[in-house]
Amino acid sequence: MKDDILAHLRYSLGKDAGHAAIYDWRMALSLTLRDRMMDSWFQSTKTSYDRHAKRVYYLSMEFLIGRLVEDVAANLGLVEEARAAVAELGQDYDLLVKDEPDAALGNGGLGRLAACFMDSLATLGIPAMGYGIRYEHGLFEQDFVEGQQIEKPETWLQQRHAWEFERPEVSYKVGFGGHVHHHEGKAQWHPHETVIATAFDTPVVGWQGRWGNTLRLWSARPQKEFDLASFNRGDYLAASRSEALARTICRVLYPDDTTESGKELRLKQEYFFTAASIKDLLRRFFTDHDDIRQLPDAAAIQLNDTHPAIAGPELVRILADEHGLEMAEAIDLARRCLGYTNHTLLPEALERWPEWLLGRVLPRHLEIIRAIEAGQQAQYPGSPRILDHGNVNMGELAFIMAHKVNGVSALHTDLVKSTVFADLHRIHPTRIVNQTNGITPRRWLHGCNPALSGLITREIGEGWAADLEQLGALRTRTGDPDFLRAFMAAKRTNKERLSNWVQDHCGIAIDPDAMFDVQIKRIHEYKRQLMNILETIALWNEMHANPQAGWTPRVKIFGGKAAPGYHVAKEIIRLINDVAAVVNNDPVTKDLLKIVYPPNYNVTMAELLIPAADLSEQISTAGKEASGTGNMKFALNGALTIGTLDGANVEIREHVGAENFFLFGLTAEEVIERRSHHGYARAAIEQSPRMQKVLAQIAEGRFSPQEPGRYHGLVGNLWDHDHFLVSCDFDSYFDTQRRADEAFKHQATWAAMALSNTASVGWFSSDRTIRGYARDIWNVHSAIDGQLEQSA
Ligand code: T68
Repeated sequence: MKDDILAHLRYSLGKDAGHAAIYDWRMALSLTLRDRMMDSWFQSTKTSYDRHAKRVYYLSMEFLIGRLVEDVAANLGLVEEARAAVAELGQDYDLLVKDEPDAALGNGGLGRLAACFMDSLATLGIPAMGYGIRYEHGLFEQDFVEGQQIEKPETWLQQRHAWEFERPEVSYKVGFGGHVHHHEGKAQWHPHETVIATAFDTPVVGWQGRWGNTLRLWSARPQKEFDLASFNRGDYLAASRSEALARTICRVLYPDDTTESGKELRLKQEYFFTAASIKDLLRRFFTDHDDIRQLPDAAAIQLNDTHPAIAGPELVRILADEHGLEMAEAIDLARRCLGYTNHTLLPEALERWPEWLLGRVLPRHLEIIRAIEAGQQAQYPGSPRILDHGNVNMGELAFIMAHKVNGVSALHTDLVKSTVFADLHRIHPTRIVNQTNGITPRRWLHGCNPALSGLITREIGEGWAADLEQLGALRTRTGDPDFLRAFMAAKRTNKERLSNWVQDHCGIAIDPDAMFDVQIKRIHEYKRQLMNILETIALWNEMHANPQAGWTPRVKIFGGKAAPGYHVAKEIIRLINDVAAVVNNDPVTKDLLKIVYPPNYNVTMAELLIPAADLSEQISTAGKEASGTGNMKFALNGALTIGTLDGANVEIREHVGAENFFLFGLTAEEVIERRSHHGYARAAIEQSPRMQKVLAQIAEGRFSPQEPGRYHGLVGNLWDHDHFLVSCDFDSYFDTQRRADEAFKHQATWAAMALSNTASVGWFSSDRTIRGYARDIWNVHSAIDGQLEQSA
């Protein structure tokens, strides 16, 4: 490996060892590791072709991958060898690892789920391809200036991306606009503008390198590079006009988590990558088939939310207009290939395009959507409408065009059936299925938590990384004081690592003996970071008034970004930072309470925070969080959850046992009921002197003395509206936090509870989730014998 690193330094990077910078060393190491994926990758592709295996195509606008050096090295079993080789070359392996920028091609849970699925598909040996967009700028970088979020462009591609292969020969034309020509019952679309989609492939090799799939991300380039005639005439603008669209299409990831942006460029991004992906999978299909009617036996196309929902009409367009199928048959055939995953019930997040806009950008697709609608209405009169009040409802379109629709946790799936898609569910009672989300144990335990994973491997062997339910064997150790001590020593190691990092990056000294209480996720009203900071203020008030009362010292840690246009979320960020500035400087409570909010939360920061957490905050308003996946990562790493009965929290609590979970708050049903009472928020606040005091302090400018009115809007909204019921759950949240304080004082019992969490969440491996999709939705098989036999 040492020789290979040196060879890459010299021949791939053009540097000699004496002049190489960290970047060069990191690139040389990455290329060396990439080489070691090739045999498995090629062999997998060959096996898939030889066996005419059915493939999964996972279409997602987002893949939130993070760093890859350690991930690849671990999957290939090469960490020790790489570390030694780098050391022999006089370099620091950990510094090289830290030099890699996160591939941040996603907003949050939806994009990270896609990345975990890629890891599990490869580990299980399921022939699959991930399709997405190679954004030039991933999710914006967050900074705080005087406590306020500012956004800076992210620039991961300013350096070479070590892991990808550009495939100029894998290119497709994607058209926009223009008109449709109808002649003798045949339709032909003549687009007005065209861009070229070019593939960039990243190999994804699973655990122990036994199977490799591809993540194929599309980049756009202009069809006519450059109009030389215009240029020579001196018309420089006209000369580069054709470049403009191509350059903008994959320029930037939309930073809206769970809101719908309704922008023409977004629609073009969606169609761009979907159309290229469908063309690509059809080209592959025709290398070993000649009858298009066999497509459902060869391709399972999964839509990660409605963002690629135009895949339905696009496939129908190709089947009908290019392969001559009757419209009804084309629709039916397309449906047998398609599955749709729903990730949200929030009405503001459901995609709807104005009909005029969709018709202008994709005129033939609008005609086909009308045909889909007509077919549905003819067969099921009164069925919910795709086209409605001048809008195209992408949720209804995806539902009607998919043979299976899935929710992402048991509760969420029930709510999908009883709310957003209630009418469609009555018409198609077997279409909606549940697939509770999961996380890859390779990154989220083995990779991020060497202290704990080393201990587990010494105790039960190394099989758990590919079969996470083996952690169940640890349940017998909850009564073993020696093992519990070792378990807590691993936690302590991670807490010290985090404490040092917080000192270096935030300039705040925190005590590893304090309870580390962590809430990391996008900032959103429904996720209720506001309730957390209100509770923090209440706790501070009581600590300050009575510092000798035997408090459990706490460090409140926040992480997360707000969508740039989401005003309330940005106010919440500012409030947290304002409160931190006051609390962290209070000499009375300095050993009892600290608030830490490092800017620019991302996958890499999650890998540092989660292993160090004692308490996991999963406090959304019940019925709003579709699943959550951070909740699973914390439990796996031995944090206890304080949470509501929402999303996958419900199932986590069932697995770890009610006695190992701090439950509070209204249920989803009670939330609906409570909202029907006029003035519910005011009534709840009037019953809570504690909350009143906190709100008064904020409103009086206790945390913003330079601008006392800064949070009048935020506070006023809690009294008068409080759509997410912070007021109603506040007291029960506060009381439950005090129960957690008490429990933490008894470290031996706490350790047993924490270990029960780690030991009981093996079911939340994304391997289990993918087995479920393979069986219930895709009807695909592993190409590695025995891999799908474990129960899904
Ligand atoms: C999340 N959704 C859910 N959306 O909120 C979370 N949306 O409960 C769930 O665990 C996770 O999906 C995986 O199922 C998102 O992350 C987005 O990021 C998003 C992005 C663009 C537009 C809409």
